[in-house]
Amino acid sequence: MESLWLESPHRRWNPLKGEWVVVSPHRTQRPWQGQTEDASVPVIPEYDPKCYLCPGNTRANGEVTPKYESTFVFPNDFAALKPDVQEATLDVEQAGLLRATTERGICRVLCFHPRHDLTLATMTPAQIAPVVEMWSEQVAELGARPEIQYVQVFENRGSMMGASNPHPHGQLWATEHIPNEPLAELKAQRAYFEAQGKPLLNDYLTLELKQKERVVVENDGWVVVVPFWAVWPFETLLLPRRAVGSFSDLTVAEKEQLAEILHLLTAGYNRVFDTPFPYSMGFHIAPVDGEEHPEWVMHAHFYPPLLRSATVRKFMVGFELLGSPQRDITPESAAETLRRVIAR
Ligand code: H2U
Ligand code: ZN
Repeated sequence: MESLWLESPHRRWNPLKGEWVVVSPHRTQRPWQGQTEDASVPVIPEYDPKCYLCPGNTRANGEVTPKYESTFVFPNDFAALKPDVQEATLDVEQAGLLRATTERGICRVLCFHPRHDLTLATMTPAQIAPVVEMWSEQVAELGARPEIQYVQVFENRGSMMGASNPHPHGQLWATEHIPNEPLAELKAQRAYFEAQGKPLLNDYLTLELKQKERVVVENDGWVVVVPFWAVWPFETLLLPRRAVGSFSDLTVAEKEQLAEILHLLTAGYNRVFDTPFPYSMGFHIAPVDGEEHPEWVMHAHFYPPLLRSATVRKFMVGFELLGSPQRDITPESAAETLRRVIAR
């Protein structure tokens, strides 16, 4: 890209969400006297007798986690949503101002591995493969339920991102309505498909592969980029080469390649600041609302908060909260850093 876009303040368009992000590349040298986080990395044991996810231990509700050997799924004991609420809607005086609907849903916790000290970054692709299989099975099972329209698979990693426990695990929330983020992506992908007759994210990937400068890592099935419109400093977008909508569309090879690229990306993240990299990640798959979704390309977002070291994080406050999201380092330089540490 021309130097203007790497040096001067500008806005970039996020076509997937339909919003702008402010980029301020000239600002990276500013002094920091704000909050830093504790960088000490605790030594994590292979088995923690107090961990509710370790095999053989007792959970908050008194149930015993079995002695599982690869993955394990259980209903969230503190589920945010429940499958059996009575249906109702509210719209006071039909003014559209005081509206509510009841929401049915299912929340599950997904253990990635029995060992307490592993993470996607330290698990081998062969150990991650059953995790991909578990996501796929869970989405198929929950997506088949008539009251469920969306299945959100995600992982909070690290206490900075609110993860309650270092044991490798993720969550899954299946909901009666499509949540805000996938709903915005649905509108954008649908409008693009109607206008162009092709999926938005597949055309976007073609451009990224042509430009190369935001590509982080790739294999035969998948490509990771720092999206042109990234908000978080080291935000990435994981895209399939083929325009597939969900896990059920993936071939055996694509599932293996997904496990491999998840390992490469998360291991690379850990090398950016030589610290276990916190993040929230999740898959956006096509809604399971009983309709065809030719516009939808499945993908995963990684949103890591770290900015300049293991202890200096990006905050979404002030202008980000009240105006538009804003970033300092360019997506191009973040991609270069990630490429370098992954190749190492
Ligand atoms: P995190 O992914 O943010 O670490 O959350 C893990 C979930 O595990 C959290 O939603 C649930 C919490 O409700 N949990 C149980 O289901 N049983 C327990 O015994 C403790 C935590
Ligand atoms: Zn554990």
